[in-house]
Amino acid sequence: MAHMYVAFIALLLGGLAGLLQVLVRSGEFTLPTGIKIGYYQVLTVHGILLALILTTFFILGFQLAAVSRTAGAFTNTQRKIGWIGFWLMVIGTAAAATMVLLNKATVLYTFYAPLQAHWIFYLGLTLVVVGSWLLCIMQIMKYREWKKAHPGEISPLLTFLAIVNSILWITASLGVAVEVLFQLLPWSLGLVERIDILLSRTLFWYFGHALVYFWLLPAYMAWYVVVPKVIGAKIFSDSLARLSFMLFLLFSFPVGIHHQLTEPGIDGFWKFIQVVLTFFVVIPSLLTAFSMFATFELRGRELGGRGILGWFKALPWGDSRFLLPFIGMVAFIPGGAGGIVNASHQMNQLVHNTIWVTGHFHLTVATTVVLTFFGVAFWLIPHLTGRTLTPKLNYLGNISGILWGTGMLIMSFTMHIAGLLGAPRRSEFSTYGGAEMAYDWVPYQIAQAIGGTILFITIILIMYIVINLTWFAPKGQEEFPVAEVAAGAEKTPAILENFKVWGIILVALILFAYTIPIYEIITNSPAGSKGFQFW
Ligand code: HAS
Repeated sequence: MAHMYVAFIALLLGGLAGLLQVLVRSGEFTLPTGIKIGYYQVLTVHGILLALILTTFFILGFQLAAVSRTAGAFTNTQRKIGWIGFWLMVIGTAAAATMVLLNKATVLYTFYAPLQAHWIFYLGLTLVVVGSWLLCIMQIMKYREWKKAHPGEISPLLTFLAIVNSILWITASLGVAVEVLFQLLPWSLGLVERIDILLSRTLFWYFGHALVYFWLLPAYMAWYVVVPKVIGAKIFSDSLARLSFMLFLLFSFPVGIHHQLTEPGIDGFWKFIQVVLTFFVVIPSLLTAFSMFATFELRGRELGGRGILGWFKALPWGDSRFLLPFIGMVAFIPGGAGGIVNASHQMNQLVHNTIWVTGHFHLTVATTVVLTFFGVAFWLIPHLTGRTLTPKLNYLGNISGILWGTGMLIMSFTMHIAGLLGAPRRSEFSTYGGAEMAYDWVPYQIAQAIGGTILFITIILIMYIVINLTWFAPKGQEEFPVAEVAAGAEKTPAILENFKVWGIILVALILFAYTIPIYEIITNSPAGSKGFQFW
């Protein structure tokens, strides 16, 4: 619950910043000058609170609950480690947020150099990362304990999936840790005058693309294990779920350069290699889509649905624990297709740095992932507080899912179209209006403002539901749904749980994809030509 409190406060404040942004971009509204908050500052608040704080706190809270539910309660030592991690994250968040609010860290959520923040901001982020490691270590300790107590057995699926995501997170955040500790912190403290920008961006994106899968995988956990139970089905295949998570672990890393396809200084050959590897990371999502369709069709037919689409109608549409993740899945069809466009080197030239990309991630993280998280919160919060999801709250939950889907559809559809016509990303309206304007963006911006306003209203509704589920709903027992594997499913091969084998392949793939590009960046930089050094 401690994680949920922080996550939902971040949702409210981050959502408010989002509302201000779409209003400013519509050209109809200017931020009150008295508050002295600029557009980029609001954008930074929005990105950090929603993309970094809401996600990390929600995910770690959900994973702790999932591991404890399926592998047994945490020991006292494990809980202590967890609390230290949690408080480090809270202190780090408060430090970083203070600097952003003081306008000393208006560096957007990617905090790229050459934008520079106050050193306290970087230190705050470091604390968030170190705290999150402790929370991951706590889960890994529980997993190892379970394995010792059950020699030769395959671990509970939900615990295994959470562990894979924890390992993914630790491996990913090593990249950003190196960037912050060896480049950004010394630079912001004035210890070094200059740093290698390309190197910092490459380290960031080694982390950044894996980060998007750190957000996605908890949603997939809910899809594979929770949603089947909610609709009364069984897990289609335990092996397929484990395989898809292992593929994510391997292919989340050697792909970061697909965010840097337009950057000079990285050889075209390595861009090509990472584009090809990006197409490999699409495969586990296609496996997941297949598995979900299979689960839904089998269950729909069990419920009496006939014909090509009869099974579809038979699904429990009135249950918000199912409806919200389902809307998230539907959004992931265009969201994922947009990702494939982004990754295709030539098409990337058209969409890169346009508002198309903003449309892409509002479908993926802000719809697919976040709607699934809301669907999870609707049973997880009452499960933790000893209350129940009443029919009224469930009904409001469904309304919130439909409103969120509608707001995002309007907003991200127009973002995609405007992006294709060349509207830049991350620009204040006034900076690209006026005489040089190639198109009249106003209708697109107004549509985005309408979508954004619907989203903010939905956030208020979600907060109402969450507050009720936390303090006011009737006392009772809400189930933590965990489905069983279908009786006819194949036995899970032990190799899928052999972390040593997958670990070696993972390290080999990372070294293959990054050693030469990073060596070349360092040796070809002005500082690098004088000697091998970080700055
Ligand atoms: Fe992305 C940029 C490529 C997935 C998030 N992405 C971003 C940014 C973010 C982000 C935040 O290659 C901006 C970063 C920044 O600030 O600059 N992305 C991809 C690819 C995928 C992908 C290939 N992205 C995600 C996910 C995200 C996310 C997931 C968050 C959670 N992305 C890129 C690239 C860029 C990029 C480039 C850089 C662009 C640039 O130039 O700057 C793939 O993983 C997508 C694969 C997904 C699928 C869809 C499978 C569908 C499923 C649903 C099934 C539905 C069912 C429902 C069962 C192939 C699983 C039944 C339905 C019925 C109707 C019955």
